[in-house]
Amino acid sequence: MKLARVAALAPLAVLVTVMFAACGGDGDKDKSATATQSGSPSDGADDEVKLTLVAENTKFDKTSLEAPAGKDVTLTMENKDSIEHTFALYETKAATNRLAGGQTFSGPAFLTYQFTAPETPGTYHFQCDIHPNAMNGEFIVK
Ligand SMILES: [Cu+2]
Repeated sequence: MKLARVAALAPLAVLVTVMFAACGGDGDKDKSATATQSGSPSDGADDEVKLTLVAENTKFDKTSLEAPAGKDVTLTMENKDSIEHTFALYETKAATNRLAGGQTFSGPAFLTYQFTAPETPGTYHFQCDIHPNAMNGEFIVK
């Protein structure tokens, strides 16, 4: 009985492994970013907010992002530059208390940041940690 069960589960285990490897990207940095994913993506499609951000010529294409309080956010950032950029979310412009992000990566490439939007509505701050003066904006939580 036990043996038969293990045999039946084996193909599934292989499939999961292959899928995980496929999402891993080609660099160590990608791996640690995908590792922040929580739970199964199939549960909460409606609860998830998808945002996009493009970094080009050491500028973001947006100066404002918005998310509902407490929602899971999937922010996909495209870095069109060959130099490294980051997305990082902070409580205030002082950028002392980082709430999410911070993973650096050089382009051209995409990186997905997954985090939960702050529970308290308000205006937060996002920036590239490497170029905080040139690349920043407000992150509005409603
Ligand atoms: Cu930057």
